[in-house]
Amino acid sequence: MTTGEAVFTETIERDQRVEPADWMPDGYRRTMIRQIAQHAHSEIIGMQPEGEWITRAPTLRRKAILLAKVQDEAGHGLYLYSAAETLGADRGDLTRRLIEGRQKYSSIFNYPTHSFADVGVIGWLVDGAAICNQVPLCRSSFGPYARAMIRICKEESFHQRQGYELLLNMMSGTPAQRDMVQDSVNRWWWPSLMMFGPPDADSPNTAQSMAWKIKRHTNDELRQRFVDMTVPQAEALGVTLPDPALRWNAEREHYDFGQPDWDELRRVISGDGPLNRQRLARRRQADEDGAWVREAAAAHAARRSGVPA
Ligand code: BYC
Repeated sequence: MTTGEAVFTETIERDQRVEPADWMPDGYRRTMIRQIAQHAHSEIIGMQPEGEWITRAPTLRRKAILLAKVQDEAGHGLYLYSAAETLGADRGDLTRRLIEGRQKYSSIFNYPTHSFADVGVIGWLVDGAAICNQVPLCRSSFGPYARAMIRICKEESFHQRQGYELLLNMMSGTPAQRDMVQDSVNRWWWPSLMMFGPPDADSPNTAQSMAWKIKRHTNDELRQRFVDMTVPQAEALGVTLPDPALRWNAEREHYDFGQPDWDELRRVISGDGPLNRQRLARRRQADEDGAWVREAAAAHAARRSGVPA
């Protein structure tokens, strides 16, 4: 074992952080770039489903909140691309890979938003699932990722609260508003469970990522935690989660629940979900529209540093 390998192994064993300049196995670097890039892409593509409602928000207050939330997602994407750059990745290259369909982003953002209740349900369920998944990542072994996650989680908590508060409002409104919330919960419940990834038995990356302490819990453990957390919130809200198998198991002290349609997850991940093409087309368009800004910024930076672009 080389000195670098020994130091890396000891760092992981002692629960300390691996920093960008440290020696790390190629597989660790590749896994971190893969996960961080996928996460960054998710934040940026994740701006689309809710962003579509900014011009259709029912009040100025709701519009201001939604605008702030969607801007936060852009910020999260930027912290994460920066974390990936500390590993030697190039942000432009990562964006190209996304646009060409060579890197993934979260399955959840390939579903359409049909009503303003979806803004509330995305905040409650999607951000709720994101928090469950991301709080343990604050202890992830790669320093820049773990540190980015601390701030991201604080903002995600605000996002989750705003979603739940919006839904509480709608649930104390008219029957039509309550129906809108229930319809939205029916559509988002199963895709939210899929955010945690395939079942552990079908998750090729979990064992190694757990050994390297990149992931602190398996996909199924986090999915269970999310269900346990969400059921009482659904009861307080007065909505029904669309799963006939959902019930408290006193022996396990957890809720039992049904399995999502894993074939659907496979289809969505492989590019064949309801809105994959539209989401990527819009991202591609935004990249092309923004090219002149990047060129101008690079020329300006070059002039200031005295090195021609
Ligand atoms: N969607 O071996 P597995 C957000 C892929 S953003 C798409 O279990 P791993 C938010 C997986 O990448 C939410 N792909 O993988 C933003 C792997 O593919 P490759 C994003 C998925 O990495 C705006 C393959 O399937 N959060 O919160 O050990 C508004 C096998 O899976 C999915 C993150 O990215 C999926 N659902 O575990 C609101 C969190 N699931 O590359 C909210 C960080 C799996 O081997 N990421 N895949 O071909 C993680 O925690 C982990 O990467 C995952 C997957 C739990 C997602």
